[in-house]
Amino acid sequence: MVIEKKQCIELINSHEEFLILSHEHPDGDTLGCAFALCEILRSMGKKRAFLCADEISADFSYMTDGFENDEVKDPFIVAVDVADARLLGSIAADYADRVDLGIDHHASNTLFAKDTYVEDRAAACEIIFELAKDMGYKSNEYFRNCIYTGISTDTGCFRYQNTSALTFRIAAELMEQGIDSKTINKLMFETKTKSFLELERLSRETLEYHFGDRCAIITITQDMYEKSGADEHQVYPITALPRQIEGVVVGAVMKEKPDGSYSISVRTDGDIDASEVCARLGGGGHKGAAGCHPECGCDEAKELLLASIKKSLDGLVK
Ligand SMILES: [Mn+2]
Repeated sequence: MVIEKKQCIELINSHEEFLILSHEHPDGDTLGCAFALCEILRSMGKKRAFLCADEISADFSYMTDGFENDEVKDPFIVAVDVADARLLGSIAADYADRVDLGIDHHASNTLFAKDTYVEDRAAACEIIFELAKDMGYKSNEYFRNCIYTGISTDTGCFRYQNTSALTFRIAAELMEQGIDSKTINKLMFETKTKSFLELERLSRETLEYHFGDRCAIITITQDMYEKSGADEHQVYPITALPRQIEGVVVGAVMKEKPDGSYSISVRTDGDIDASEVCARLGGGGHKGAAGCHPECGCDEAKELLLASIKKSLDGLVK
């Protein structure tokens, strides 16, 4: 069931033990939400634990250092920034049907949780920030750093089209109250590992153009992870690369999974709806950024992807 903010706050207030779930391959937003929410709960004297299918990158250690799960017996389960139960990854089998509350910013949320509070915002952290305010939570710098991380990373440091006036207002408020934006921005947007640069170099060689250069596709194989020493958790910045090319309105990155199937990240510019492109392949997301996992090999996945992109391009009023 879809619920409003007030009911969401009532649900949080009326429980004492929580388990907070993030999506697989956790990014700044899902982690920012989870650890910010854990901090709110801690301040209320409630017990909270965190769970994610995959390991958290060391880049986020300013959020995770010193964090320890409380022991929870029969917790109220909250999924943050999770649009679809499948995105829970390897813990989906155990938790997909047991999520009590979803807090999310994807309009494509499948409403897999018993109750879902969803707002179409730049980042789920914007929603957590406002929940905290309405709950009367007095923030500390740790909480603000978590929120800033989610907002800055999901907006590509305030550059993507999802960035709104409200996004800037929240960021300004966080800055006024004190955040370590210098460290966070350096970690999230400046520092690159050698292995990442090598992966980026290898992946650039696969760049191909379609539909009169309006679409660009990059392919990343398991072999490239091995050669570069990078892993799939480091791919995120590459997903924006094809769309950054002049004239490209749809950029896609196809990523080989260990089982040989391909998951696809789609980024669009302007009038093409990325979530529509991915929905035809069983995925979802936002207007400018979406993903899908058609569970087939490279050639077949690319054929499906191109057919879907063509449909969206054909639908454009030229
Ligand atoms: Mn997000």
